[in-house]
Amino acid sequence: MRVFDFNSAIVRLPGNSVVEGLRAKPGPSPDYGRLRSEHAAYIDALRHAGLEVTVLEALEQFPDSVFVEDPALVFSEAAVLLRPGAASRLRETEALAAPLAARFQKVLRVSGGCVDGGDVLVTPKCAFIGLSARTNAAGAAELQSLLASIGIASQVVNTPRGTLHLKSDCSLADEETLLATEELANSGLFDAFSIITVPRDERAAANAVRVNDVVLVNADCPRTAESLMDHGLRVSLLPVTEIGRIDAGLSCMSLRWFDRGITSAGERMV
Ligand code: CIR
Repeated sequence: MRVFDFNSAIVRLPGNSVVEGLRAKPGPSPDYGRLRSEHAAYIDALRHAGLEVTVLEALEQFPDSVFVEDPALVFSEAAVLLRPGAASRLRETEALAAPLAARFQKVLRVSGGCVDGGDVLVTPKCAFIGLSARTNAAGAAELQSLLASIGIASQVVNTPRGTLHLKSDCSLADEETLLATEELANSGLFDAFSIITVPRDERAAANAVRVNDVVLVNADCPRTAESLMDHGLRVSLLPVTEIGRIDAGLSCMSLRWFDRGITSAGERMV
């Protein structure tokens, strides 16, 4: 099975408070109605790619809770509850604990330091954990040992300065190929991969999501989409203008995994 073969996903609806989501630089707030439409299109794309999507209710007390990728990580083997590095997001983890316990036999938990799922890039041989303003050495080290306990090797790397999360700047396009910003492409970190470098004015495209046989790509980045198609990949373009206003992209809006308890007909084995 490939690391981007999935049959299940969890997303959370954005609450009205999402317009107050964290952002590094001042700018226009997202429009709530349009953001909801972007989120709905994203759910449709996951379903279209063959995933069974669980939609969790909005949590008004946590403006950024629509970004479920940051408080947890999921694999076929286990879910891992993380410790988001932004104080306003730390308690989002508890809100995911029950839905994950209902779906995973094993739920692990990072208990110290901080680590955001947006800083974890899973590739076939290794998970890269990026140190950033949201992920520190203590959180990364604890996550490394939890991942080792379920047979996943990992490596701690530096997220480029000024970048929110490691995956703001890179994504897995196929088993050997990464999509990355010029800075990450030139960093030497990913010399074991072929790299499709996104154009400077399409930086946001580096945060794409490979789901089964399709890559979900920011609709404002047509040249990146073309490069992926030239590489033989199928692309689905999704609007993320409003979501981008609060520093987010495509990967952060879902937790995706292959549930081995679900048959190819979509039925749960008992
Ligand atoms: C935040 O700053 O935490 C949110 N406004 C955006 C989080 C985006 N998450 C991600 O890229 N993994």
